[in-house]
Amino acid sequence: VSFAKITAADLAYFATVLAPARVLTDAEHVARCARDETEDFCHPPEVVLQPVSAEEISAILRYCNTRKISVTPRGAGTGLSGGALALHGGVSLDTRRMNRILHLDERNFQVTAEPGVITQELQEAVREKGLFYPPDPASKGSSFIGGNVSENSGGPKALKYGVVKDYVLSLEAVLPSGEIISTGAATLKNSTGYNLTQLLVGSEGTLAVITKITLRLIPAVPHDLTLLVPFRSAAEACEAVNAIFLAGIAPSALEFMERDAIEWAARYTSTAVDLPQDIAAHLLIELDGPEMERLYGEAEKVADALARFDVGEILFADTADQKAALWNLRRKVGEAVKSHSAYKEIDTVVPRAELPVLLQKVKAIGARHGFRSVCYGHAGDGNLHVNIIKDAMSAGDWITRLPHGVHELFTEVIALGGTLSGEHGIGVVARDYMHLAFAPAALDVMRGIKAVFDPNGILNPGKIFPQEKAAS
Ligand code: LAC
Ligand code: ZN
Repeated sequence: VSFAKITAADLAYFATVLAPARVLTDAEHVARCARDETEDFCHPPEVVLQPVSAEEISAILRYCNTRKISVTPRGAGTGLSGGALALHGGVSLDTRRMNRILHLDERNFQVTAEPGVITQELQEAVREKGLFYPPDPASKGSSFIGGNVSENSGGPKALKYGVVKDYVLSLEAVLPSGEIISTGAATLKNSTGYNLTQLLVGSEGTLAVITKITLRLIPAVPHDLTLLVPFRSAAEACEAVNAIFLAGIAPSALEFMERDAIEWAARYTSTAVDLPQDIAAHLLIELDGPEMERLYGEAEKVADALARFDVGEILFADTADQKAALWNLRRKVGEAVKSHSAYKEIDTVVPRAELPVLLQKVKAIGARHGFRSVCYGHAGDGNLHVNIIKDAMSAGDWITRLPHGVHELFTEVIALGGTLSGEHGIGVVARDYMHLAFAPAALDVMRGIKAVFDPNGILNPGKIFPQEKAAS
């Protein structure tokens, strides 16, 4: 595929559709939109467009579709799979000015928002009405709800409350043809035709541009407490995860952090953490519910379930400050790893009970291919973020040996009943492994769907699908 380069005439056209101040080619905007949070990738767009309405997006897409200009939708740029990177240049469609909460329907426990609303701001707005939108990616303080929908994000609370897809009731979206469609309905039940809503959720900006999102909400949960449990063996920490569930406890979050993860995050955030030499990993466990007394009882049950493992002293956090400090530490692990060394992140996910095997495979493959990893993530969901650390590896090995290691790891993940990404998406980082997860016929169905929505392939090209081999 080749795309048209943007000309002066194209820029002049965009300036008639948008206010000229929202057609941006200056170095600063181009540099900002050249990156997201994925490794050190950098793909500058040719122009950054900042629409404020579905109608403006419709005009942009209709034009680009005719001209064969590639268009890459963009949220806050916090993604970890390269979804917002303009691999083929063209337009970066920056949704930051579409940041209104349009309707908070307290009677029906629903909220309708534009894609550029910051996730945490949406959470706080509904919280003021006693309502709760649970999905809480680590980047919630800056990520946009549109990006969360596009990647089907998760976060710690996904364990008890589900991921983004479990909250999206309906969407408004613009097709590459410029047509504006609505999917779903403002109902909790819906058995009406193909589920286009869920097709667009997690489609990584490759099918349509989402311009309006209606989410269901649940009543706020008043109480929670957090436990930090140190383990002398990382393998045991992984085994303990399932033991907690088998003891009949359903935590609202259950996170795993290897020692390096917590140590680097503590340094990165200047947080004092007591980290005895013999501690190899931690579980961070959150319990929530309507009554505090019950949570203390559940915490004791957790401690009982963990008694047969080699754990250090459990830290109970029940004040707002203590809890905030622990969760801040957890949320900053990703940034801390990034600041420590070049790295490659793999968003592995397996059935929960297979987590101990997964960790063991990660370390064995690392030993074979000469790489070190630091693992952390949503253990209760079997979702382990494997961060391969470049530090000691030579540049040559990083390029030639690492892909073999990643290939082996994904092969093991799939053999365990898992898949390529739990919550970060495929984007550009995992596209070349899609054939491990899907047979050719299944990939062809996906390509067929892509062609129905986007026959010219202008929307977010280069993502999800294995790269076509150049004809020689
Ligand atoms: C986290 C991000 C990396 O769990 O998904 O911190
Ligand atoms: Zn995560």
